[in-house]
Amino acid sequence: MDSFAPTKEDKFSFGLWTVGNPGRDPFGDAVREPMDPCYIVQKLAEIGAWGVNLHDNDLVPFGASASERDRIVGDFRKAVDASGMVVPMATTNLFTHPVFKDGAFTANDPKVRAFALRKTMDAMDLGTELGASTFVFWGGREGAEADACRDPRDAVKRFRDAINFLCEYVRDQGHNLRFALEPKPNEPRGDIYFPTIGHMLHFITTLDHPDMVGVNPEVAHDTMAGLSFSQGVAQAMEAGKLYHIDLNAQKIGRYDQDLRFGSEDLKQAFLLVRLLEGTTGRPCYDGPRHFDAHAYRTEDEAGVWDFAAGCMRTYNILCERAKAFDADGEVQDLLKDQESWEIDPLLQSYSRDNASKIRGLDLDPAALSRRGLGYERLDQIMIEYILGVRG
Ligand code: DIG
Ligand code: MN
Ligand code: MN
Repeated sequence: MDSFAPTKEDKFSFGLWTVGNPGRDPFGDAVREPMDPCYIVQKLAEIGAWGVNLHDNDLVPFGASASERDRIVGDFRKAVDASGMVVPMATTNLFTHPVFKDGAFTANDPKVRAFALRKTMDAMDLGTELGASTFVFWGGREGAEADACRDPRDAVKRFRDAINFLCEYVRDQGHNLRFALEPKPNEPRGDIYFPTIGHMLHFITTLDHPDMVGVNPEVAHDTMAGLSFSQGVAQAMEAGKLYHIDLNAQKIGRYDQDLRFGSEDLKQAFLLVRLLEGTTGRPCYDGPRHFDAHAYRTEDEAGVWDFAAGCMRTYNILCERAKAFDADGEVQDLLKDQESWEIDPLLQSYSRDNASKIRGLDLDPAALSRRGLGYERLDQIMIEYILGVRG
């Protein structure tokens, strides 16, 4: 029995657009034939995936008639049911069609903004019909190159109006959907509004129904910006706002590569899996482990399934490594002081008594500064677990 083989309990999911990516890029045509969505469902189930996600137009072509839409959705529903998989997440493609060239919810033309709202309402109906409980918003075109084109405050207001409108739509329709906002700093726009997890977390606090809205962070998007993805995800978890996650890999300082999970920065991938799986004993993430990634352009269809299997296998290997690392006695000794620092009541809430006690503490900065923290040893042990030579 392969202890790293994916199981339904792992909750691994893929978007139709990920394994269905035909290998097109800005400098080259597609290298792989399009895959039928029902075939993708069957193949994902065969390799052990739990869920399949979609943009509206991954399944229903833009402009399809209502009867064509119903036929396609009916066939897809049958394929999903036959596969034993679920559809945990849905989203809207608000970035491919030229109508969105100046944005969707933030476009200067109110008719474009209306069209984006209508398209999203239809996509929410589709997602609900397929059983989705999370609706992702990635504002790929919500940005600018010529920044004089709009006051960024207008972009914020328009995006807020759209999310508030759609929260009311979901409540009015009785859809069981939570929203997950996906930040990205740039590409395809020169700059994208709401570029990081932090921007999104603040924006959520300004909404009419903030309880309905969380974030969908992506490894590549934070890495492109030179940020620590595991730290950003931890802040989203601490805020109770990690509603979904896009897993992949990325080399820093490059375009959005959407590479196979764990194929680049292994240390960050290890720290992310350790955080999500709660191997330190802290609360874990219980949502879908979604791979928003695609195979290299060099690959044929067999390579696509190697890619998908690799995403899941690497996640499970890193999970086993993190469990072993946090069970290591030397690691626990190196970390044991942290608890006393973090739960010290004196530091957690103000009172005149606490202030007075803090003032009365014998705190010798010179002695404190001489204290060795053992982080070199801690990080070396972590590296040795990642390299598989310890534990
Ligand atoms: C890009 O990272 C975006 C699109 O792939 C999609 O809208 C979303 C789904 O997680 N991520
Ligand atoms: Mn994504
Ligand atoms: Mn991406």
